[in-house]
Amino acid sequence: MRTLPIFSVSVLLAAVLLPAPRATAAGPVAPPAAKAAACLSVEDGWIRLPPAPRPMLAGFGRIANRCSEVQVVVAARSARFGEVSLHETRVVDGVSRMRELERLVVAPAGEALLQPGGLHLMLMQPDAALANGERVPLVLVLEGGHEVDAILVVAGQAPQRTGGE
Ligand SMILES: [Cu+2]
Repeated sequence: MRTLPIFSVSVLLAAVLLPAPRATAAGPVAPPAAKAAACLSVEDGWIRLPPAPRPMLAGFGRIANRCSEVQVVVAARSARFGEVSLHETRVVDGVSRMRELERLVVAPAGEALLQPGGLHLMLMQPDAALANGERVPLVLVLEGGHEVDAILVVAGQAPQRTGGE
């Protein structure tokens, strides 16, 4: 019992143990990806319904970060629109201007508020006129390549705030 199985057991152990530290040292594999994607969510997302069909619409809502690390949104897209970007409206010298944001940083355990007159999603080239109550899919792309799925509801005005703290 003492002599017979020892050789084969130690070979087996070596085979199991040796690659393990190397795999750990290799660093970012699957777990960080899943974690990052779950950090952000879009709450109360909505698209302002224009009085008449328009080539450019605005989307709003709260991008909430439930993780303890900063999350950075670098792009957005939607199957219903040809192009989606993040904009910020600011009044400069008494004139309201929009500029495109290349990065939207969402603080740990914080949120980015997208609302009329401020941050918003600029939704361009809709594939068809949108109807009140319609649910439009949105994808946020994070720094590092992870993506977050969200829904924007077409409405005449902002929805009642839900969930949160
Ligand atoms: Cu805009």
